Amino acid sequence: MKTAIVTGATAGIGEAAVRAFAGAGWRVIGTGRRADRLEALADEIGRDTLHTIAFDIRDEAAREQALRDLPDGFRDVDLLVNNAGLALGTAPAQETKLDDWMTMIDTNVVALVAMTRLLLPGLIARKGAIINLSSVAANYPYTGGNVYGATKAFARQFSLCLRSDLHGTGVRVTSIEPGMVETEFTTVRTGDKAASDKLYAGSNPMTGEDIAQTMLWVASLPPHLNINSLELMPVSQSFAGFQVAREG
Ligand code: 8X3
Repeated sequence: MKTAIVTGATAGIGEAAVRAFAGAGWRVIGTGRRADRLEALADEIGRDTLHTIAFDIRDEAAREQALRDLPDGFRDVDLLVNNAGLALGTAPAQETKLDDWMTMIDTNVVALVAMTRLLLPGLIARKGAIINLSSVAANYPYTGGNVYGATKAFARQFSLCLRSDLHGTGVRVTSIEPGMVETEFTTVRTGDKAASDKLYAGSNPMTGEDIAQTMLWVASLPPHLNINSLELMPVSQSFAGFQVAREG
């Protein structure tokens, strides 16, 4: 039986990933800030299958302790799913809050590299895998994307660079780059549930389950195959044109 650790497991893509991997017979470690949601998930899935750890992924000491204190049966991690991440704000750079930028960098970049570095020795020993949740925002700049897009470009490029460093180890690394997925993501980003509902209404967006099933597929491929990067969008989403500012 294989073991996956999924960060940001309390909602959205992370929660769906926990369900998908547990349903496919993996042991899962789910981490996140909201203990009540993790508890409910563990009650539902069963504690032999799901071990939950409630901590803030931005807290260096908590990260290290969480991984040090893994119980029997969950110590040998085969797959790290670096899912925890967030977007804050849609304002252009000159109007945004610096604190929001730092929160995104601490979560989407610092925590992601720290979790990876802490788990790498075991992943190498077991010829495991890493799936990093990037975004279409890594590949296409858009107004208000600023630091969020840059953190997701980091996640993508870090994944590709890891592949080089891990050459010959058998460890697989994948950057998953989804577009519009209906989760709490947009409510967090805008601070406005009604605005989030309006964005998704009638657009048939992707679901957390769509991305979770993609992750499970990536992780279940024969071990000689590596998906380097994978970009997904709902059919209803595509690309906008360039902007041109005119004088007068
Ligand atoms: C965010 C992707 O398309 O919802 O990661 O802006 S999108």
